[in-house]
Amino acid sequence: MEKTFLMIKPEAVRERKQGEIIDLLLKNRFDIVRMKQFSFNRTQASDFYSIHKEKPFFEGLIVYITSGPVIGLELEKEGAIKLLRQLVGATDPAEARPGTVRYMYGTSLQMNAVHASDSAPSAEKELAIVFSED
Ligand code: 3AN
Repeated sequence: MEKTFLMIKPEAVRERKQGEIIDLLLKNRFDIVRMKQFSFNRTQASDFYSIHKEKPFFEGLIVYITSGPVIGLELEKEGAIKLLRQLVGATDPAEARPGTVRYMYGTSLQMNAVHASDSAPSAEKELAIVFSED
């Protein structure tokens, strides 16, 4: 079964939206294999977002993602990676389609409620970072 990774970001946890987001995953028939709430330290966050190291928004992204607890979920489903990206919607909530997670819970390009892996190698890397200590 294909695996992917979803992270509920700090503002969505702060705004108490995690229950609704997890309910949406279950209603869309994703199986939850592992799930944990934790806070990123700077080193882990920089590793997680290393692909964006040279981007102008990198520093802001690290400050934001370490600003409070997040929830990491390992998910399984046939075609999980593509289906989860569809359910999550466009990176910019202003461009996300109705019914998507970012349309419903995202507020800006940075505070876009969730992160979903964009490929199998990304999912593997992200799952290893988040669940390595368990
Ligand atoms: P996605 O999360 O849809 O895969 P990426 O990988 O391009 O999008 O971006 C990773 C994260 O970096 C986004 N979720 C968002 O929080 C942040 N980000 C991307 N582009 C910008 C931007 N132009 N300004 C601020 N933050 C951004």
